[in-house]
Amino acid sequence: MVPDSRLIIALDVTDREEALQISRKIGGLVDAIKVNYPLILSCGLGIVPEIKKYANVIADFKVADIPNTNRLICEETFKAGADAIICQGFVGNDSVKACVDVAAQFGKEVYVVTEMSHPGAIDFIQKHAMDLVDVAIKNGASGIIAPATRPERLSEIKRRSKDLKILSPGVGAQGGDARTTLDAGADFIIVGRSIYNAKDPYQAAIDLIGQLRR
Ligand code: 3DU
Repeated sequence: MVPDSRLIIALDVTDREEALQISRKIGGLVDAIKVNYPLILSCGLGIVPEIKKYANVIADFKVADIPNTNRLICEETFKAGADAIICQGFVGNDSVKACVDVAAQFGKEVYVVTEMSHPGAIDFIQKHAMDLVDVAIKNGASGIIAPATRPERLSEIKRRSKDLKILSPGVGAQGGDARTTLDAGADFIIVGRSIYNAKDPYQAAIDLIGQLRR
């Protein structure tokens, strides 16, 4: 994924028509549309190729299983047309490698979750964030997920992550700021509710991109 607008929308709506309408409107503005369980569980994986007409699709399935199951999940996801998949790193090197191996076969990308953006991330996952960055590097992932809600942590993670791409959720509804997140080291910001719940999602996306280009 090559940065242009640097904005990725998290399309966490559950209505098919709304998802396609938003994708049609803002697909040309964003670098990717991220889909997650709310949309896929309500509409099925078949919505991926439909969204792909408008933008690259990242499957945020936070894949976290044994290597064989990870492999099967990635195969189905890439067969459906997703351009990238997000997996968890805490399941270990072999499970992440299984995702990366499948991605390589399909010419796709894998992003590994490091520290998450919500308050509960401090309970367990934060203590291992740097190890999770190392897991991503060691296994040849394209990039990592790191929090927009803690810019100082994002900067530390950035220093550790060398040239991995950083996708950063937590801007807007979770309290993170778009510009600060880029300055802290993110390559892309991921934004959901502040766009899809806005009166005018197109304008909300334009406003965010304006902040990112300042
Ligand atoms: O808070 P928002 O509505 O802007 O949505 C953020 C999206 O990013 C949402 O899909 C969520 O599941 C995902 N995400 C995080 O928010 C935080 C993470 O650490 C990883 C993914």
